[in-house]
Amino acid sequence: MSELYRFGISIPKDLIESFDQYIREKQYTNRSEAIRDLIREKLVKRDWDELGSDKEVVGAIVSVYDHHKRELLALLTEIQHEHYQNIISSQHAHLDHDNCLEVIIVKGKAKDVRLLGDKIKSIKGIKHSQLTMTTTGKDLV
Ligand code: NI
Repeated sequence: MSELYRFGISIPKDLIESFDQYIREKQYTNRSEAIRDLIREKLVKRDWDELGSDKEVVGAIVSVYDHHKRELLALLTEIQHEHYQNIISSQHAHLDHDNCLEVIIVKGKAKDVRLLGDKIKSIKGIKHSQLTMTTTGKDLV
């Protein structure tokens, strides 16, 4: 673990009261871990948000769709083959008679992974699709 660095900050009383309420709701046991998590979130977000980012990222695309739509299935498969270099694995669950859940674990340059997420999300018939953006963990402690 990296050496701990301590610093003091000035903050309006109302703001710290709201923050303390937030960290209780989020089950943190102290402010330090909550603040560390907020910093990490911002750093991960920066890697993803930079336009045309070449940062190496990891994520998961979670999608729900009706498997009776054959064109959708063909397109979903085609897109995944186009982007096979950005896909680590995928898992499929049959939710009920009609609906399927697919989780695709993705990695690569943020711009490529985002493009893959956008292509899947925009397929006609996908009921919901979300790219969860996280980090390789290499640059975070
Ligand atoms: Ni299914």
